[in-house]
Amino acid sequence: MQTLIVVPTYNEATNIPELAAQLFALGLPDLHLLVVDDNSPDGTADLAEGLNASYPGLVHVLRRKAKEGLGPAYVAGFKEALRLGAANVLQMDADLSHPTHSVPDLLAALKECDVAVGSRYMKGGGVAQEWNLLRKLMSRGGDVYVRMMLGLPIWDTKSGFKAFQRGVLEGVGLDGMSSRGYIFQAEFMYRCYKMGYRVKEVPFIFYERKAGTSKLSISIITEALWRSAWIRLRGKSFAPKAKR
Ligand SMILES: Nc1nc2c(ncn2[C@@H]2O[C@H](COP(=O)(O)OP(=O)(O)OP(=O)(O)O)[C@@H](O)[C@H]2O)c(=O)[nH]1
Ligand SMILES: [Mg+2]
Repeated sequence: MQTLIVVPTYNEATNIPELAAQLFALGLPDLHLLVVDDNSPDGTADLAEGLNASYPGLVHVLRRKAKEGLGPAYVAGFKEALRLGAANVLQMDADLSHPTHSVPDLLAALKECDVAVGSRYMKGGGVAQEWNLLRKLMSRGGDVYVRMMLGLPIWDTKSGFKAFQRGVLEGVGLDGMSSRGYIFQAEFMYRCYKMGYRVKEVPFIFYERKAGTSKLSISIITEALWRSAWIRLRGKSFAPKAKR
């Protein structure tokens, strides 16, 4: 399997068919999709499995028992990606916020790096719709805070639009990841830097979710604040070597 796209889902039945249609229309060779679903009440998992009628054998579904957050869903999804034998793995949200037309850019970047990070905040990146002041402050302020706490030299520390060479997922220590919400993205990047993986930021334009509902909550934001400090403290004793 050349490329597997891992998409965590919770109640994304309104988005998954469109996402799959857009991804398979890209015409990328040997591209597969893995939906990691936390038992969505709206039937996302069954719907995703049914997409194999249109894309035979290309849509994989990992069914998890309950909603545990983005972090545990990604850890399970990345392990499944390794089990399925993917050479390259790309992660993205189900809600079409991460544009499918930028997927080839991230995969192309993997020719020169181990981890390609889709970035809203570098030159050439952006957010399509104007966010209100609170949302802007939360996103940019959050990034400044996380960058400072973790010393990450990238602009978009919490990006959920990334691509990896297989070796990164084998070497990064998936079992040691502790974050539950979106701060998982920063914890992952922190480990990548600590381990010396080659990282490249690639600009993309972020679109607001058009269908379904956001899973962002106060507890996820609170976790991002304290977990950043915790990751840093714990990271002092964490210095494994990159496995390429
Ligand atoms: N499996 C699983 N997926 C989740 C969970 N929480 C969120 N997701 C998925 O993770 C992706 C990102 O979640 P969103 O709700 O879009 O969160 P967000 O992008 O931070 O917030 P918005 O910008 O408001 O959409 C989506 O594909 C969700 O369906 C979870 O607990 N389990
Ligand atoms: Mg979203």
